[in-house]
Amino acid sequence: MKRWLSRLFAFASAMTVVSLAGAHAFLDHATPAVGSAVRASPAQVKLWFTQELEPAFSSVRVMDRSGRQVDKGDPQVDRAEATLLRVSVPQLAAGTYRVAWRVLSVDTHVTEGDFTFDVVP
Ligand SMILES: [Cu+2]
Repeated sequence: MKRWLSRLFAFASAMTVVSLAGAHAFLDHATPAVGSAVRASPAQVKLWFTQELEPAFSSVRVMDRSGRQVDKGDPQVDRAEATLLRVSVPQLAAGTYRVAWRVLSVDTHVTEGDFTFDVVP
């Protein structure tokens, strides 16, 4: 019985590792880069994920330091590149901006996260 239980545990932890390492759309990289400082305001914030996204249920917002939404409200998954989510932003003044994303990947899992970047004068 003990041996059976320990085998079950070993199997269960192996499965956990597989599911963590396997699926889900996580942020791979972004422009501006996560935590970066850029001198020029970008025209768009772009996020690349580790999996293709479901356009209808994937979104991203950009907020200023006070939490006010500053993006143009046009988040979209790129038609040619389904791992790319982008949103347009107006000319951004110097400051810290927070990018918050929530996506549904094609494996039907929802993930979310956020990061900041700075626009420096
Ligand atoms: Cu998943």
